[in-house]
Amino acid sequence: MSTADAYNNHTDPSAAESAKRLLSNSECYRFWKHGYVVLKNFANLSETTELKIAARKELASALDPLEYEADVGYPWAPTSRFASGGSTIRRLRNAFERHESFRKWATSASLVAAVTRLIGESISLTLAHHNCIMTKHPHYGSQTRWHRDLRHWSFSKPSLVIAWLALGDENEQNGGLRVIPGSHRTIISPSQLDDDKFLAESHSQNAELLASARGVSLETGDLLLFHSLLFHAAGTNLSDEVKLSLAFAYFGNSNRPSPGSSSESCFKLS
Ligand SMILES: O=C(O)CCC(=O)C(=O)O
Repeated sequence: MSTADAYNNHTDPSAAESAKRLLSNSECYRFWKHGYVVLKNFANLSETTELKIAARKELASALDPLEYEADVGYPWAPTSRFASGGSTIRRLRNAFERHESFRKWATSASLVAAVTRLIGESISLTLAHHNCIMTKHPHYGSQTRWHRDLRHWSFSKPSLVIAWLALGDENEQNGGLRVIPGSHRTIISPSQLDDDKFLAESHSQNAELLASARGVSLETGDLLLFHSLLFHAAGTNLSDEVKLSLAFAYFGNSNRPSPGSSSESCFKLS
């Protein structure tokens, strides 16, 4: 039985205790109140070293499936695959199939137990989106405007948890994430979003939300867990090193993917 199973079945009090050590009651509370929580040093040095080596190797081999900066058309992205920097990779997709190290991390007992505890039931990993190594390159790494990740999936409940692992320092200088605390609970009218479902920054009703934004600084091994309705954004990379992060998303097994949608592609963990 996995740690997550034991936690869910409540048959093994020691597993429940160990899940609590991974994610305390106050961390759970912070996640549900603010829509995110940072777990410092969640992955150890040997895990992050292995993941970083695999990520660099995958980036160098540039095997499909990939998302290029030029594909997204965000601010600062190259205008086409043929423009200067046009071959800059933004996302190494399908991390789960790509390399054993990523699969091992996504299904690791500690990560599964922490997310299971947060969601409060047995969980699955979505393979439909995220499931990737995010790369942000100097010069051509784009700026991502304010959005909710839920737009990538279709589920009976709008509630998934994204697990974002820093494989290096992430901060304002190298395009680290910014969040709007509590925005996973904010009701937004369609007029507050632009055609691409980003928060319209000039809309007067968004001013208060945007004023409460804050940066999330991470160090190698820190895990950011955030809600799929949390508005977040990121800047460009002004450093001279590529930023690497591993992003997977999980959902509770009572949350049903819409039949026939890509969200049905998932891996049951418990
Ligand atoms: O690193 C970035 O630019 C933001 C990525 C992001 O928020 C996303 O892919 O959902």
